[in-house]
Amino acid sequence: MRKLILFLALVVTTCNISIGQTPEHLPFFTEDFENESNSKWTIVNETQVNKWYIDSTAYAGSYRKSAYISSDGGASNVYDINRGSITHIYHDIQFPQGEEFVLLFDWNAGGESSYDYLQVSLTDTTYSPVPGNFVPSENLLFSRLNFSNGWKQERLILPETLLGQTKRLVFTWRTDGSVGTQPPAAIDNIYISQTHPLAGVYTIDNTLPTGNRNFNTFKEALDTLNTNGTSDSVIFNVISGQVHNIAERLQIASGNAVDKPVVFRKSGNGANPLLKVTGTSNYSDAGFYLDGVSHITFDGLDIENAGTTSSNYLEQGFYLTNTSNVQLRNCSIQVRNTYDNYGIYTSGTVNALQIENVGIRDSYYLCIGNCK
Ligand SMILES: [Ca+2]
Ligand SMILES: [Ca+2]
Ligand SMILES: [Ca+2]
Repeated sequence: MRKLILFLALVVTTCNISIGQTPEHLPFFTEDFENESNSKWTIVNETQVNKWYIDSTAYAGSYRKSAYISSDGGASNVYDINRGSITHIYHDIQFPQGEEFVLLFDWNAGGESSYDYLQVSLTDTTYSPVPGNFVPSENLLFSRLNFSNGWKQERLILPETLLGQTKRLVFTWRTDGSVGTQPPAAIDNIYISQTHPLAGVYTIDNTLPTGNRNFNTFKEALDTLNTNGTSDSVIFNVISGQVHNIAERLQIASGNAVDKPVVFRKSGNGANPLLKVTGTSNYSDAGFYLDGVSHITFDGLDIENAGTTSSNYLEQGFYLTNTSNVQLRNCSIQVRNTYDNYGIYTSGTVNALQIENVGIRDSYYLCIGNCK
C-alpha cells in the first residue's frame, strides 16, 4: 500500500619544501581538504607571487575548503596577472598491484588561453617540483586547464604502468605576467580508485575514513558508483543519526555502468540520516539528481535546505530524468519555500517511480511529472 504523506506547510601555508612523504595507500585515495592539516600536502611557493593555500576562500560564503591560488596571503582566490609565477602542490600516491586506476578531481579557474593555467602531473618521487619552473612535460596528465566557468570535474583513467609504484601527484599553477581572468586555480575532491565495480554491502559513515567498504561522504560513494559501476546488487547502509553537510552536486548519471539494483538506506535505530544541502544561485538545485538510471532506492534519508539566501537555496529534493524503477521511501524533504520549488521533480520519461511515506515540507509543489 503506497501512501504519500504530505505536509504542505506553505509556510597558511607558506613555503615549506619537504620530500620523503608517507605515501597514501590505495584502493582509495580521497582528499577534500576539509579536515586535513596542511602538512599532508607539500606546497612549493617560495618567493613566487601567486601561491597555493589550503583554506576556505575559494568557496565564497561556504564552509567548504579547497587548495587554491592567492596573491594576497590566502585572503582571496585572486592572482596577480602582472607577474609571472609557477607554483606547485603535491602528494605521493602508492599504487598497488591489481587493476587500472581512475583519477577524479574538481577544479575552478579562469586564466588566459595558453598563458595562465593549471597543470596536473604524475612524477617519480625522486623529482621535486621547483618554484618558477614547469614540471617536465613527459609527466603531464593535464597540460592546460583554464576557463572552467565554475567548478568542473575531470576524470582520467591512469596507465597500468603505475601498478605497484609510488608516484608524486603534482598540481601546478602557471601565470605569464600579463593579462588574465580571475579567479586563478582552485582544486578539491581529489579521488583515486581502482576501477573494479561495486558489489554487496557498503557503509556511509562520516565518522570513519573512506576505505574498507566505508565511504566518509555521499560524494565519494556516488563518485565511485558512477565511475566503477556495479557487478552485482549494491546496498549503502547510511548510519542513522548522522548529519551530512552537502554542498556538491550528488548525481547518479547515465552512461555509467550502474546495471544492478542500488539501495541507499538508513542503518541503525536512530533518526534518519539528514542531508543538509547548500545549493547555488541556480533556481533548480536538487538534493539528488538521477539521470538515465534505473533500479535505485532511497529508504530512510532526510533532505533539508541549508541555504540561507537566494544565492544558495535548495529548491528540489529529488530531480529525476529518464529513470525507471526508482523508489523513494520513508524520507522527509524540506526545501526552500518559494514559488517553483518541488519536493520531487521529474522530466523526460520516468517509469515506475514509487513514492511511499515521503513527507514534503515547505515546497510549493509536492511532486511534478509522472508521480504515482
Ligand atoms: Ca573541499
Ligand atoms: Ca596571463
Ligand atoms: Ca538554488
